[in-house]
This record gives sequence, C-alpha cells and structure tokens, in this order.
Amino acid sequence: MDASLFSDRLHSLLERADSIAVLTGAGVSAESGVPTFRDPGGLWSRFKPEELANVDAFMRNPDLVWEWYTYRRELIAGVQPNPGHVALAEMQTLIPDFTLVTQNVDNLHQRAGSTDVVELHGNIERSFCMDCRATVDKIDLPASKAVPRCAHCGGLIRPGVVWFGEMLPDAQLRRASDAAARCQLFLSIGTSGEVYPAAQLPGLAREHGAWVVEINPRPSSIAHRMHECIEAPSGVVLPLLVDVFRRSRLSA
Ligand code: BJW
Ligand code: ZN
Repeated sequence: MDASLFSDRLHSLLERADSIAVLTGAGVSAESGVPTFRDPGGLWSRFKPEELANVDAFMRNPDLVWEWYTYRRELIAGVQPNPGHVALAEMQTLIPDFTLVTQNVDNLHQRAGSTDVVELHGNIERSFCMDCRATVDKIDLPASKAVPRCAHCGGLIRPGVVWFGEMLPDAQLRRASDAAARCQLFLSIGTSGEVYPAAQLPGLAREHGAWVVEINPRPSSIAHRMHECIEAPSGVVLPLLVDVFRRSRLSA
C-alpha cells in the first residue's frame, strides 16, 4: 500500500490546506489492542451499547458497571499508542489550525503526544461523584472492585464518560462543530458512524465545503456522506498520509 491510493484532491489538500479537522473512533485504537465496540468480538458484541452504556444500567448495578470500567482501564494501561495515533500527533505540529476530535475515552491520542484533544465522550481516567460532582483521578481510585464512594459526601463515584441519553460536554461539542464548519479537509477515522451527534460532524463539514475522507477497513454507516473512502487500517494509512503532508509542508 502506498500514497497512490489517495485521490488527487486529497494529495492537493495535504499539500495546501490551512485547516484540517479529524474525528476518531474506537477503530483508531484497534491496532493498539483495544477492542472496538461494535465489530465482531468487540466490547459490545454480546450486548447492545444503548442498553448498557446508560445511567440507568449504572444505577441498577453500579458494582458490575464499575468492574467493567476497571477492566477496561487496566486493559488500556497495558497497551501503547499505535502508528496511527503517532501520525496524528505529528500532523498537529505541522499546521496551526488542526483539530483532533475523538469519541474515544482511552487517552491514547494524548499519550502519543496530541494536545488540546476535543474529547466528545469524556475520558476513562477521570471519574466523578454523582451527588457533589467532585472529580477523582484514576490514581486516587481504590483497588477494590466495588464502586467507590465519594470522600466528601459519600455519593457514588461514576466513570467520567458520556453515556447514551446524556448531553455531550457543551464546550467540546461546540469546538468540534466549529472545526468541522471551517476546515478544508475532514478525516473521519475508525468510527462506525452509529452514534450521534458525533456522526453528524462529517456531514456538517461537507455542507460547509470541506473534502471529507473516511479511513476504515469497512465502509461505515455514514460512508455515503464521504467524498472518498480509504478502506484500510488507520495504523497503515495515517503514516502514509502524514508522509505526504510532512514532505510538502517542510519543503514549502
Ligand atoms: C478500524 C480499524 C482499524 C476497526 N482502522 N478503523 C440523532 C439521531 C438518532 C439518535 C440520536 C441522535 N442524537 C442523539 C441520539 C441518541 C444517542 C445515539 O446516538 N443513539 C444511536 C445509537 C442512534 N446519542 C446520545 O445519547 C448522545 N447524547 C446526546 O445526543 O445527548 C442529547 C440527547 C439526549 C437524549 C436524546 C436525544 C439527544 C450520547 C452518546 C454517548 C456514547 N457513549 C459511548 C460510550 C462511552 C463510554 C465508554 O467508552 O464506555 O461512546 S457508546 C460508544 O459508541 C462509545 C463510542 O465513542 C461510540 C462510537 O463508537 P465508535 O467509536 O464508532 O466505535 P464502533 O465500535 O462503533 O466502530 C469502530 C469502527 O472502527 C468500525 O467501523 C470498524 O470498521 C473500524 N475499525 N478496526 C480503522 N484498524
Ligand atoms: Zn460527592
């Protein structure tokens, strides 16, 4: 595989675009060994995410849900960012108006060196009290499997992620929408496009004139909204893409 699989339009935008926005989903971390949600064998292959990733499920059985997040926190701590994460972190250093929007809660973009990441669905390393909203860092969580209680008020501590039926953080969603509306190139990477409002961003970018490209080994449910689909893993495609980008930016 090489850069000849990119369209002429994509080549020319990699050389000249002043503003780029990227949306990532679980697929960008798949090559690090983090299971996606909806692929076969993924985190939700036995359950419907809409039925379990919500606050009612947590209230019904907080210990079970907490244990599930402890398992994922430990899994994530044991993996490394992959070449896709690293390529996106480098891209940010080569262009001033670059916005990385992620639905992922795994912190792998940040560990690869990306800064100022727009986290639409929160971060698994943060938790907070359901009663007084006090935040708790991963480092301060007790080792027990049972859901912890707040040191200030005794309330239930929950993961700092966005579940179904909950609002996305206002400022983050606004930053994501603004970036989609002003960019010239929008990359939608490793997301099934099943979950809104994140799945609206590629369409929004397109309506505002951006060239919209999907990177995913399998066409997503929003592939029809793209100008171009590159059907290959992001850990392979992104380093090639950043190679083209780096060569044109450094020689300019
Ligand atoms: C590779 C690869 C490789 C594999 N390289 N790729 C409009 C219309 C209809 C419904 C709604 C709507 N607006 C809102 C809703 C309701 C709801 C929703 O979207 N429902 C849908 C199911 C229809 N949305 C919400 O409730 C959101 N809140 C909201 O909108 O508030 C306002 C409101 C409230 C109530 C009513 C109406 C409005 C909140 C959504 C929160 C999502 N939370 C989760 C869990 C986070 C915590 C946790 O991690 O546990 O976020 S669900 C889960 O899905 C997680 C993900 O971020 C999200 C997206 O998944 P993602 O990343 O796309 O992963 P997968 O597994 O689906 O796909 C992986 C892809 O990677 C695949 O395509 C593979 O092919 C690919 N891949 N290997 C590149 N190597
Ligand atoms: Zn509290």
